[in-house]
Amino acid sequence: MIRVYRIPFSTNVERVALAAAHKGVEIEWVDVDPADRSPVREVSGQDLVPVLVADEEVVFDSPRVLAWLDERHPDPPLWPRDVARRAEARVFVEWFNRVWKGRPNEMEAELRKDEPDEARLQALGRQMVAWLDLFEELLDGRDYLLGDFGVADVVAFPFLKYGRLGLPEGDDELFHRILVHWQPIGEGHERLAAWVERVDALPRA
Ligand SMILES: N[C@@H](CCC(=O)N[C@@H](CS)C(=O)NCC(=O)O)C(=O)O
Repeated sequence: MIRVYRIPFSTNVERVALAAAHKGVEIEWVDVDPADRSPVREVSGQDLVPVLVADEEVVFDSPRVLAWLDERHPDPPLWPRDVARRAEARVFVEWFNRVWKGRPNEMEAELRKDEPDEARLQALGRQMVAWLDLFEELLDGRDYLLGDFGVADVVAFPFLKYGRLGLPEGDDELFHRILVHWQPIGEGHERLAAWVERVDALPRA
């Protein structure tokens, strides 16, 4: 049995839930109190979720968890099998995690300062808004970000969905409020809006 530690409203946990359901892999979820990470620390030596535990193996950091799932349960694949298309998916995931995600992360850090720099916040926000066009263009003529449903959709959806679906009841995390505010997915982003609805309708483990 595969166990995964989670907290409510976690974007990185939802990546794993989408990927596991896509593969038909069952997960035994371990619910952790966000205010007390001791079970997560005990099992993995760090505080962040998701953490996957299977037999003797402990895996954390969502891209590594996704890679573990894809290796152990290759069908259907998350990463394309074709070498060039697989490389494209890796480029997308690296860009999303290292570049795209940096903007809302930096905004959150700025907003937590005593005197946030408004000009910097606006510049970061404008970049997030501008990147909506990029997602819209990736969906031109196809239903998923890189063609077939896969790792790009799993990695991006939990973050982009806020711009379309808003905050779920009970979720008032600053990071998620940033994602709502700076991703006005509506007019001009019809394909992106439809993609959010499409992926949202898929099952979660
Ligand atoms: N790079 C890690 C980041 C994990 C992460 O930031 N997890 C969040 C939940 S989405 C967390 O546990 N945050 C700690 C907190 O909110 O205190 C991954 O992709 O799994």
